[in-house]
Amino acid sequence: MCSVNSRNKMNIANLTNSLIKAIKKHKSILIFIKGSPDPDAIGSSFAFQAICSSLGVKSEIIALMELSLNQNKMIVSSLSIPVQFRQNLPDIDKYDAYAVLDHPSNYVREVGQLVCAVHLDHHAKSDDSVDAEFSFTEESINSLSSLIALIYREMNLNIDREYMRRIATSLYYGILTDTDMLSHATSIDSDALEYISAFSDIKLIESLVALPYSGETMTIIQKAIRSNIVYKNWIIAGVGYIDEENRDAIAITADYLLNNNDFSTSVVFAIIRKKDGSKFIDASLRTKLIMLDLNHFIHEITPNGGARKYKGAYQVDLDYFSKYADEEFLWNFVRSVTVSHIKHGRDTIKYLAVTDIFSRIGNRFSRIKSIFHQKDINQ
Ligand SMILES: [Mn+2]
Repeated sequence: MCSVNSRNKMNIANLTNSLIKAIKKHKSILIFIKGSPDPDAIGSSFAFQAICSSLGVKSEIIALMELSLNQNKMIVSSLSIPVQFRQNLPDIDKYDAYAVLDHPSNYVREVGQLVCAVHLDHHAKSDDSVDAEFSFTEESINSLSSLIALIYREMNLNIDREYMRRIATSLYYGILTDTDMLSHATSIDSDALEYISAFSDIKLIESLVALPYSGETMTIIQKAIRSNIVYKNWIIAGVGYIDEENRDAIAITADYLLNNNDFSTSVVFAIIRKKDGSKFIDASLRTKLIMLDLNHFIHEITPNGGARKYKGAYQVDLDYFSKYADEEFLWNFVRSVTVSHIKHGRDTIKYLAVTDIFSRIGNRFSRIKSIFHQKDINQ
């Protein structure tokens, strides 16, 4: 998982200003989708069009290739994204510039002498690219929709709520598809999602991708992606306050972090708010290493928890503090102490004796053997 690139973060303001200047030079811009239109290109182009119109610049989105996937057809039709699918470009005299988004090359044979006002992308730039009045390519970003969402946050545009729902949802879907459903999401993607999810139609997204996670779990996974700490081969994420009914999300997020990264072990923790107002710390641990004694690790921290094989959990009561402590103060305190416990535990962790490892593996072998045995009997 990439860390936040502060250079990118700081540049969003400059980038946004340069982009606005480049757009404002013109009266009418052709937004050209190169190649087969994918959700990232469609979402970025649609959102770019709204930026143009907010600056009083006319634009049209045109693609010369049809949509192939059903889901892409659905997103375009259900959000009424005004992409024109054509065999040829219309009379290009009506435009005074063009823009290409989400493609490594901004060369478009069909536009003749038209000047390229804007080229935005997140792939290595292609050799046949031509000069653009404003060009920005950042390979550390996984989806162009993420960058556009951050530009929206920077511009704080005053857009009609329904129009914003359509734009945000298409960007959201662009981010999901370009990050393989967040499996390579970085903190930039996660920042972008956090901003646009408030405007997005999550139900529509869910119906398109059949997301395996609920909206609450998605939010917690996003927080963990954004705020994790990497310590040696461990990944540790404190995700703040969670209501009791969403507590399962901690374990799901610990699984998620382990399965989508190269770390050996993941720890996710939160403060759980119970209905009666009391609070406790809940932590979930996952590891790929069968020889780690997670049970011992947990019992060094608290007697209130335990582990088996690859997973463990513990809880710590906060009743004494939760009544009077300020929430932010309590969270910062809990996070700092928990991270220290885990780092110390990681450095002093015990490994299981060889015989214990074999008995663990042995369990698995005997289970496999019994399955085979069952088969023999059935045959
Ligand atoms: Mn893309």
